[in-house]
Amino acid sequence: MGRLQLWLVVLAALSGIVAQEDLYRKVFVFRKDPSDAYVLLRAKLEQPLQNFTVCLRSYTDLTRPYSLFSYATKAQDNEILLFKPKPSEYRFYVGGKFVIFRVPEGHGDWEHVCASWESATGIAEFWLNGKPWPRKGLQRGYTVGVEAAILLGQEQDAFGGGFDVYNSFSGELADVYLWDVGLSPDKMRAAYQSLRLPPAILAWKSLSYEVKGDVVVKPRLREALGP
Ligand SMILES: *[C@@H]1O[C@H](CO)[C@@H](O)[C@H](O)[C@H]1NC(C)=O
Ligand SMILES: [Ca+2]
Repeated sequence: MGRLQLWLVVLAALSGIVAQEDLYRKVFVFRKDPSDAYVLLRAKLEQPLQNFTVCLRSYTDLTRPYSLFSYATKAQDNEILLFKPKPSEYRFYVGGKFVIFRVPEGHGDWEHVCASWESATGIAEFWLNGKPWPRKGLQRGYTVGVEAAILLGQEQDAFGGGFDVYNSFSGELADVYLWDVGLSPDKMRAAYQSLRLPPAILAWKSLSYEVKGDVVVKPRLREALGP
């Protein structure tokens, strides 16, 4: 390591900078069940959110409840939450309230979900494997706070904590994105197909994250869309 590189490493350590990484064709493997592990995500958020879209892909054989994406503020632990209480249901929370989307039980395959919300109308969209579900209404006029703890793998009941190991995720997670806009139907399908996507607050191809506990980054075993 050269002197300049060493200096940069020291500088990064001192300032707590978390490296950005392109996780293309990689996954987070959450190895334990139940688990206290999680991945902390760093987002570039400046303004409260009137609109957002969150997308991710998961692969698990869990049948108990688990959290997929947990965004908490100091005022509201379920500010944005994607939660799967059982194999036939997703819960989408905004500002502590939720709507339910009933889904067919998975067939042991990757599941891609996108959930979006628009304050002006309170419309919540839910897309599973590139297909939209009937839209629902949630928290019209609400604003999502920005000072947030954003976690994969655990469900927060307090800012950055308050975990229940029996709501933890175990399995593989990939393609995590958060946008401060509602994505168009074309972009929702593009997210499912892993095509080119608009710039995001959280993007899988330049993710700033910190692993806490037993989570490993590994190459994908196969393409999520392929055989
Ligand atoms: C949120 O979305 C609505 C509807 O698309 C739009 O009119 C509004 O300007 C957006 N708000 C922000 C802050 O982007
Ligand atoms: Ca909670």
